[in-house]
Amino acid sequence: SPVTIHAGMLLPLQNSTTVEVKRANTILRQVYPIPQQMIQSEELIISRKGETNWHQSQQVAASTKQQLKKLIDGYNLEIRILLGEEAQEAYPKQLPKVPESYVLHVSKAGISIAANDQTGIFYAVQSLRQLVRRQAEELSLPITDLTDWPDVPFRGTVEGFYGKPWSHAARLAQLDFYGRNKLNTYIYGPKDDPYHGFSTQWREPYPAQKAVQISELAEKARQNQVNFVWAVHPGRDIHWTDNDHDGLIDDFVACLHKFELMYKLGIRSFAVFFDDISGEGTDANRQAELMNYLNANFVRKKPDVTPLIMCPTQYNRAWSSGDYLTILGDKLDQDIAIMWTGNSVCADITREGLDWINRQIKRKAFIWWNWPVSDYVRTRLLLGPAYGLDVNNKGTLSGFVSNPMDKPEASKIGLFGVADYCWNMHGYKSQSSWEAGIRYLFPELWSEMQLFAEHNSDQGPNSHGYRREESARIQPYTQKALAEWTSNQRISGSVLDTLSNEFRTIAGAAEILLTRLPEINPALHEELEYWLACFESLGIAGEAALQLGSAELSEDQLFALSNQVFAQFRNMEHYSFLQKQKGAPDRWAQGCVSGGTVLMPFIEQLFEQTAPVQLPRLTGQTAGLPQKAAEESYRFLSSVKSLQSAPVIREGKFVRIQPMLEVIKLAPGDYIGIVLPQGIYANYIHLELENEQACLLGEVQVSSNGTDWQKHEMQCEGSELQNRISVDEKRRYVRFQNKSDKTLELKINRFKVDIPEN
Ligand code: 14T
Repeated sequence: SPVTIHAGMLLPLQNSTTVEVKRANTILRQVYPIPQQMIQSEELIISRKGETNWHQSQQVAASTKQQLKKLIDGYNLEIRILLGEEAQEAYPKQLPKVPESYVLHVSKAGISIAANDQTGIFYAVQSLRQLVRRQAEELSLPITDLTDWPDVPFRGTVEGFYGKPWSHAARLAQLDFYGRNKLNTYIYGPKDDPYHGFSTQWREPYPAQKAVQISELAEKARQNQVNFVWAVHPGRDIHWTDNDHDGLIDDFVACLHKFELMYKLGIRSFAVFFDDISGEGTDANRQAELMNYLNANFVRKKPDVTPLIMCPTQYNRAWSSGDYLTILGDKLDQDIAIMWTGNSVCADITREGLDWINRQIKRKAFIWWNWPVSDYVRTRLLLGPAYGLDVNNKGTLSGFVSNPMDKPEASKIGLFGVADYCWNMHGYKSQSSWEAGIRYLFPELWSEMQLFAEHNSDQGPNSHGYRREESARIQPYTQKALAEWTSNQRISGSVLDTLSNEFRTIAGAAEILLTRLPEINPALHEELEYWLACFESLGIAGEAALQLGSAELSEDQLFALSNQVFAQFRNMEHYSFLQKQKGAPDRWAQGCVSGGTVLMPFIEQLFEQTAPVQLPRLTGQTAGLPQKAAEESYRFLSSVKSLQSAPVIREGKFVRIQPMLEVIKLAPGDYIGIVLPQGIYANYIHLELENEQACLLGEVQVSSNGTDWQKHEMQCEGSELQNRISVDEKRRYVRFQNKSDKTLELKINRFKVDIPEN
């Protein structure tokens, strides 16, 4: 039962011997989003012996209490929670009278939390979570005085992109992430949900299963103090007509009806989007009438529904014309928020731009930031820091939501920064926030992820002209390398070392991520696997291209290196193809590009410049050599026409045929195999067929020139055939031939050869 705690009441400790104070004034445990005011001093160590004494003035939300219990319950300390008036009485000067603010006080006397509302208490718990460390029987946390409040009232995301909407599981995970990072808004508006709109179906109720999921999301949002804002997008098919002559426009009623249905599912926040439409729906007067109608007949009638949000048709400055915006500004009820993407569709958010729009709409704009959304550059990942956000925007915007990528896990990198910016603008540093976010999200893999992210952050040339920095740390070296090669056809040692090291680290990091992510973060692995595979190939290609531009090389080395570059580029093309296939049936599915702004063009340019100089040195030929090398790359080999274009992939020390799902038919004498490039020789063969019988009816053969073949003895175990082969034999060709007099039907589960690692 709740007890009243009086202001300034000192809490006696039950057993003072269980609290130990460590002098460590330098230790500051950072909290993200960076708090407004925080002082820390010594570290407290609290033992498990004893019990936690709870004092609370009012009922705390069950989910908040549960989180708090998980953190500290069972340790010998006093905890008091003050909510509403009691909080103001206890901390009259300290606790700001704004929503969601809180005071968190940690002293030898215990932990005190004070807030004006439930969200404030919840946020104090999120901060506390970052202060405590638990080691078996002890809990340690610094003595802390924290006063905190958000700079932007509504902060979060708008799932507003074109393409495959996020999955239910991904949304649930997002909502937990928002809670922990003090984001309080999730606007639901995926362009490809027909019941959201952008089609004629916006009027219809959700099918039962989808409806259940929406209720679950609304509940999850509530637990995380997030407003789940459901948006309708009626403008593609809306008619401002009154067919039944009841004095009401039919689609006004349809919209209200849909909101009622959503209310029944647990939704308490609503928005209407009019973006990316043409024709009848774009009329500002009509839009304002609809919004005010919904406001009067729905929002204001339900005490637990939060203020309406609208996205206008002219949602950015570049597209604004005529009196559209001022009509909205004049006619729309003052308590309806208007969304705005800035000076263009994808843009930085400047103070000057905000001042301009606020004058037009006579209220503070609700920012829809089109970053890190990538629906207009689908081959790219936008994993860099969130920047281009004016730190002087406080007080000039009513909300700030980010439109993310169709990749929910990967988007968390950007969203961590958005949360940090929105909470405390003057405390925000884009670079350090980005680094902190990556450490927070991927504690075991942060250095690998950071490297991957820093080389995968730019959109590349695009219709919106919005660009982000990519590979900025290494770019001075790539430029230097190219300049040096151009002027004296060699690259100096230090530049070469830095770049080789970078590419080696890239290949290594990609390999680590590809191996460990499936276990540590399977959802992220699913989103990024082909970009990661490309990143590994990029690293290998980069190293080879650099070597090609450096030392004295033998003919074998020269061919091996140039083939390596070609093979890796072919691999990247293949991964891109696989990504595109995976994205289907999303009609916007595209492939993938990794390091597309700096690293990839660098390798291409370097190779273009070095290969024509280096290759003729050995062969006397001047033209066509890079192409010849490409043809000599890892290839599939078969006498069966329909199989000849099957892909062969190099992965580290393996060269393998992409597993084929279909049963293939080999007539007597027919064969399938692998060709290695000039200078690269097989030292192991491994074949696994689904059909055991086939192993006995065919044989594995090797060749050094593709014409003269020899049988290679294999160890046979069931349907597996394998054996070593000496590199000194210089076998570039390996094949499996049908030696029987009947057609063999077989499935290849595995066909790979090992090559020496360079
Ligand atoms: F509502 C808006 F604020 C908005 O940004 N609408 C879309 C959004 O769904 C999309 O994710 C975003 C980024 O591509 O841009 C808007 O969509 C556009 C923008 C265009 F300039 C669609 C077509 C365009 F030509």
